[in-house]
Amino acid sequence: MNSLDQIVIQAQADFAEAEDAAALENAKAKYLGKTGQITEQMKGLGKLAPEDRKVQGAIINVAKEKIEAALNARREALADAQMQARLNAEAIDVTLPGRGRSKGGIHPVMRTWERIEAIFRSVGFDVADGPEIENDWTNFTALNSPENHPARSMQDTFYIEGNDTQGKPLLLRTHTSPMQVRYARMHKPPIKVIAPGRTYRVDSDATHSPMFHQVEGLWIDENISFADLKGVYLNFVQAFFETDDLQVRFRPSYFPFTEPSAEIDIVFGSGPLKGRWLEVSGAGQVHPTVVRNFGLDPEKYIGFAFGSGLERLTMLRYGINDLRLFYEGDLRFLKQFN
Ligand code: 2NM
Repeated sequence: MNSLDQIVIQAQADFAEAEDAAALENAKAKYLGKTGQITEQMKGLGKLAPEDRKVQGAIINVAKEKIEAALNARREALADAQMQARLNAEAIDVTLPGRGRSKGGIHPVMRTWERIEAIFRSVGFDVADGPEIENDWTNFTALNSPENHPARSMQDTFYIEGNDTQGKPLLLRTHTSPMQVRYARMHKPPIKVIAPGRTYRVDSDATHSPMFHQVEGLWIDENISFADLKGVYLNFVQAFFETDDLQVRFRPSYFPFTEPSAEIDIVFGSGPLKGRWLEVSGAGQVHPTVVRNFGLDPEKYIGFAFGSGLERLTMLRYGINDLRLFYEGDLRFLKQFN
């Protein structure tokens, strides 16, 4: 075997040993680089006689082509191996179930809120919106709440640090009535509006949450009576609970913003709650002082207002027994309503 054949065999062995592209290029330099063995052989041709040079040159070229062929074959093999490794690493198991995209849902209290809006809109009520941070006049004074009333204390109401631009305290509204005050001062009678929304009180136990939801209704015109209140409210609860087999009753009560005032109870004639009177709302004829604070003449305008808790209505409608379930965000609970 001549030395060129040995160089070719050695090159093939070196290339086969190269485990990656960098090692292969190093091995290539040993044969085909500037000082590589084949290159040195070429340089040696100059010392030969012209006839020998031609013959020897052809022989070197054959060896060089064999080495280049081995190099290219090894390059391809390494590239294939690299691609195969990558395909293995990035393998996708097409038999796995898809991750899917879970759908959001509507909270049961929001469902109640939306239903109530739809029911009252269907009998001509507008829907008011307003700020959750209120001033003391709109939340208490306008509603005939006495200056020394315990509801105004820090024990019952969340006050905001600092005051409004007039130096008056700011607070988280304790009921949705301030929205009605704002609405009534911006609209001419007949005023027929509900105000649903979040409300806040310093209170937290199994049946009270510091944040809860109310809806209040208001109808003011020249001749609106308790009979209208009873008709509107009966229509509401029958639509809300999807049954005509239901009665309402009024019990005397007290609120500073209404006179006379009443609690509204309902009773179902069938179903799981059959025969039990359930308190669902406070109500009354809007107090003349409040009508005046609406910017209206109480000698001319009269009407009723009511207020209900959305959590309470939702619990009765779905048979939920613990208020805290609404605020825990437990999907096992929430998914039942979607
Ligand atoms: C209630 C009970 C009784 C009420 C009063 C007013 C307003 F703005 F007209 F004065 N809005 N809502 C009211 C009356 C609310 O909630 C238990």
